[in-house]
Amino acid sequence: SSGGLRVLVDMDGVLADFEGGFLKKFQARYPNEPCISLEDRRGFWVSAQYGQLRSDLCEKAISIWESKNFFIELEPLPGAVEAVKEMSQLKNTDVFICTSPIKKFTYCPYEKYAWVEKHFGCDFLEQMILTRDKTIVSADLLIDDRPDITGAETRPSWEHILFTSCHNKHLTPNQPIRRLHSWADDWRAILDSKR
Ligand code: UMP
Repeated sequence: SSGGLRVLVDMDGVLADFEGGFLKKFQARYPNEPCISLEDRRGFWVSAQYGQLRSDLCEKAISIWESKNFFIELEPLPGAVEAVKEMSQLKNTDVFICTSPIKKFTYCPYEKYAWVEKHFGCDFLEQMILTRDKTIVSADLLIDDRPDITGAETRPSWEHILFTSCHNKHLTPNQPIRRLHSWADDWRAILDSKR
């Protein structure tokens, strides 16, 4: 449908298990280095927390998501694919996947498209938005696990719904912000509140 409610859904940490995929591949590649359990993750930037643990671990962390097959092999988060397929079939509802690629473009943008084709089908590629600045994209809602979403537009049109992740679950943001705790949570009620 078109002309109705417009929802932006983030990819890493909302549809795809970036944190779980990272930890698994970090441990496999660096079995003799310390790592941070998902329970102990704090802050959006994995590389920053690894860098605090030991400075050289920052670049080792980055090497994981810069590697071929990192993004394509991420597992979907529980219920994510089903929820977004269902959301996109609702009347008066336009769903877009809005994701920020890393600046090392060799694999990431390609694999993000391939991941969506794999899990949603090639028709869903119409819904892809790759941008490093989500504030300039207009929508009613942005479902995203990153707490601080800023950019060129200081007054984005969307309401940010914070999707709960291992790195943000203990956060109490300064300004009140609604959360979606998982895809088992009532996402339909959040959409209905904006209609
Ligand atoms: N990312 C980093 N460093 C980190 C964690 C994630 O560069 O420490 C990248 C991976 C994703 C992007 O491509 O950031 C996340 O973008 P959004 O989830 O905000 O779309």
